[in-house]
Amino acid sequence: MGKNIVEKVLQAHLREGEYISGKEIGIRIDQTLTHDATGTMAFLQFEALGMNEVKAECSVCYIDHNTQQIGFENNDDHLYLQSVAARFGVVYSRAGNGICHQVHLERFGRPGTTLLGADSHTPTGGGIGQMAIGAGGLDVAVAMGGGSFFLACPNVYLVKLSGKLSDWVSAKDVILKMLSMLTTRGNVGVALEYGGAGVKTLSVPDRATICNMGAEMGATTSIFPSDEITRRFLRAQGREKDWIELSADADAKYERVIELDLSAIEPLAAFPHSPGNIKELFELAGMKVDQVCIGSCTNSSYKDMMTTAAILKGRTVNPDVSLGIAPGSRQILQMMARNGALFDLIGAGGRLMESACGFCVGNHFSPRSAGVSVRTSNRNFEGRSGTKDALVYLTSAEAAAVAAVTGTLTDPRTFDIAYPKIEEPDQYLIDDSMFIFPRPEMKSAAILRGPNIGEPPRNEKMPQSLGGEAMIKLGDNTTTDHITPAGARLKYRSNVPKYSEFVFETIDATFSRRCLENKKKGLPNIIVAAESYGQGSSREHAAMCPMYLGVKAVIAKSFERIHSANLVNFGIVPLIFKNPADYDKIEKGDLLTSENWRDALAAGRPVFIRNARRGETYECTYSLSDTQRAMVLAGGLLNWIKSR
Ligand code: MIC
Ligand code: SF4
Repeated sequence: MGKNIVEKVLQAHLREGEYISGKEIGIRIDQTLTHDATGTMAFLQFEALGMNEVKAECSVCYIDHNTQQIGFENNDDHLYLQSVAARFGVVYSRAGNGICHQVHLERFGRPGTTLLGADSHTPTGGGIGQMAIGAGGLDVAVAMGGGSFFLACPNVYLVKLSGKLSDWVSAKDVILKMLSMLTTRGNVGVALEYGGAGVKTLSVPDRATICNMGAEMGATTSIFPSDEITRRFLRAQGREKDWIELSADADAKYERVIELDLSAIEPLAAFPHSPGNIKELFELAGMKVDQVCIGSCTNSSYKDMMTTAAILKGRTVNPDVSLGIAPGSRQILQMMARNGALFDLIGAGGRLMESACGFCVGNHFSPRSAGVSVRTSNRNFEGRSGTKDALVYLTSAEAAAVAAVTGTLTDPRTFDIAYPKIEEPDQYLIDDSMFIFPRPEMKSAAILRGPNIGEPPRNEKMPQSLGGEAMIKLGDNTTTDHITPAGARLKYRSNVPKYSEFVFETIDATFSRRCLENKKKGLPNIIVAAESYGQGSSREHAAMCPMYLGVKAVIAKSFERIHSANLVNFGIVPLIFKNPADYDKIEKGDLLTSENWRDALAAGRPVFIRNARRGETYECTYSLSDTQRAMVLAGGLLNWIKSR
């Protein structure tokens, strides 16, 4: 029987388990990616595991998330990472070199290989035919050391593209369309494979934009074939030797086939406060806009930037709008400086921002209170921009640039110029001088630990019985931005006790203090949530900080993949209500107990949770492999590995 692309790549990397959908498999990882927001903890844990050399074929650490350097913390983190990279054999991408996913696509991604990244948007690499998966930092640390990465063998959906995009409609609209169909939940364990005649109408950066936001659906990964277009992109990056052909067999089987006619897609937007809240742009045409931000790992390619420049050329940004532009990489920025596009952007009044995550992670450029911000990024969760009541709309670069000129949300097809058709360059500007490549003599370099560099927190073994308080009751779609906010708090990523003070701060600022009080008394803490707990970022801090606060279990109706794996890695049990209606019966403050729950977990039996207030018992299940059960009993992955 023929094979699909996902099967081909995963089977070529299979180390453990049987290739059966839904079953746990362990795969070999060729490349890894970390950055300054997830990397410090990943490397601290790499050290704690006693590893001293990277075994993956290529590991890169990017400085891109936290480049504000307000206070000493960020720079301490960067220097720690630069020194560990040198010591352990990791390529270091200096601040200013660009956003990890964009730069990785340009300089390192290879079709047919596996990439594990400590960032949820790692699947951007699928644009180049790479099997690119996001994970928590600890999983990436293990993979860097040569260990297997464990995942549920995915269910593969074919997205069969036909037709061709109309003018003013772009790859961002394709993925927004996909989000309108698949939504932000219910796709755990799914891999999206793109195929069909429409594929050849999309460039590698277009494909990368589409794969990037597959993360918002909760898919394990997204991948395109590697074809002549991929080859051309790699040639233009001076890397044609990295090209291989990769396509599905004609008789390949899929779990589901989704037909998508590119010619029928209209300009779309994700409305506040979810990337799954998709509507046609014309529905809000005329709405006043305060701010426009163009950039992020979704839409900061050469084409996005050149299209923006062409729209702005010879005009001035609307007086009521502030326009920020962050090219995705130094390569793109340099090319724009050379060809004059930068002149057009600055001439129009665009505010040039660093080639970094910046506004996307709420690090700066927060909108005014209750302001309307049109952004080309991928997440518009409430408060992520740094302004709790801001209304963030996600659109294509085309629509964002037009809004910057008109001052209102505008269907870009009504704009007064012909659609600027930007061709892929035959040759990108190649300048790798902002990478520090490892050299043997750097192996003895000292590791620099400024005062911001803490220790990875340790956990104790899972207690015999559970008897703890429901510390918070959350609704559907709790994101990791709710659990451990980024933005102004991002600088505490290397300091878990400090970062833990801010857990759930936008929902219940007393959570952290109350948890610590219980912990001091030896009482475990429990989180109760509804559907899709842990959407969004891969940040393992969303598990690590609750662990530090003494959380032993999260009981929810459903979990997202990366976060669920992170909970297990830190010894917190992700419990699922067998009967979802039991969720309604628990209130914040209820005492929840489970006698001998350790034995139940050890035996793989369901767990029964008793609610003292109501005198009721609720059956809970969990979807954990044998190894994962052993990990939670040991108090997490670090303890489990050490015990072996
Ligand atoms: C994000 O987009 O939310 C981030 C910031 O890139 C995160 C990583 C992090 O929280 O450090 C992600 O996507 O995984
Ligand atoms: Fe950076 Fe935003 Fe992309 Fe996350 S989503 S990697 S913060 S640009």
